[in-house]
Amino acid sequence: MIRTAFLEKPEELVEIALKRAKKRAAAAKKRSRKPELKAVYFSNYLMERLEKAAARVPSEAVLGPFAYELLLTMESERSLKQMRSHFLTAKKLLARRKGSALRGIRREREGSLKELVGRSSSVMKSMKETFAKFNSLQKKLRVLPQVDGNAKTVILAGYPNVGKTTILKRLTGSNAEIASYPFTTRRLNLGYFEWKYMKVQVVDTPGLLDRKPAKRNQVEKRALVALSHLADLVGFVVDCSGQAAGFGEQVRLFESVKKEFAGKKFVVFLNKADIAEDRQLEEARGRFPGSEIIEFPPEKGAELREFIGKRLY
Ligand SMILES: Nc1nc2c(ncn2[C@@H]2O[C@H](COP(=O)(O)OP(=O)(O)OP(=O)(O)O)[C@@H](O)[C@H]2O)c(=O)[nH]1
Ligand SMILES: [Mg+2]
Repeated sequence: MIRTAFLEKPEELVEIALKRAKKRAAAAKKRSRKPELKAVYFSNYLMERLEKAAARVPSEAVLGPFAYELLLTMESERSLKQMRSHFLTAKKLLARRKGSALRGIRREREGSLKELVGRSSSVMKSMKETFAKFNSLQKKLRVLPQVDGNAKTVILAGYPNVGKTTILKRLTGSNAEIASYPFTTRRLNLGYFEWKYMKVQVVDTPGLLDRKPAKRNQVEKRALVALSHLADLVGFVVDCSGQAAGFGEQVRLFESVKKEFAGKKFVVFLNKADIAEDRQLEEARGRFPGSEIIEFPPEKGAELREFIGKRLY
């Protein structure tokens, strides 16, 4: 599980820092030491929180290559870097303020502590937007799927609206959203089934359009990230009724995805056979020469589990 933590508002952090500093300085024996201690505790608390926040901006090393690449479909690498550097720059500024306040206090300059609190508050206030971005990033981290790295994985990919999520449901009982319009699935849906006491992970992906890789949007890229990092087997789902897309487009997409992920094992699932005409089924069978094809009526989940299990293990 990825650890997430939200930040309070900058002004709330300042309040907390002040309270803690007062409390801790009150425990000091020497009265003359109190202002100095207050300044130290106040600044250190804020600096520590900023440093922790910077460390919580995820990196590839922490998330692993799959989750990190998936995160990059929601948040740019540039924005992650910026966030980290904003936190660290603010921390540095606070350190400087602390230094000059301590010098002032030692020279018994009037108002040094007050000035420190005021100036540090402005630094913190300037971080408002970064704090908000950081919190929205934490929400994104929470929706990253928790994949099982030990289970063999089949990826369901294909054109939008061909029935990928419906197949996930038939295989695993998942209740991910199914709808009669394209682009229903915008994130990866995961489900599991057992085959001969072995765990199979099924990943349903957002629909892909037949277009150049450079043209693909962030939602489509999530499917590609799953294909690239998780696939032990790719179940390419084809709507053979023509309801979702024509054969031409679906075959072209199949060819290009196969090329992009050469080395992965592909099988073709001919879906919506129940509403396809005989001639459409006949045509579909001939459109994927050299590929293994399975046709199944919607209720045959068990048959499909067997088919997949045998090819994975
Ligand atoms: N008749 C028939 N309809 C199906 C079959 N499988 C799916 N559908 C319907 O096709 C529509 C799309 O199904 P989804 O499972 O949401 O398709 P998807 O490929 O996940 O779509 P996106 O997430 O938008 O890419 C829904 O209205 C389903 O009920 C099937 O085997 N037969
Ligand atoms: Mg779907």
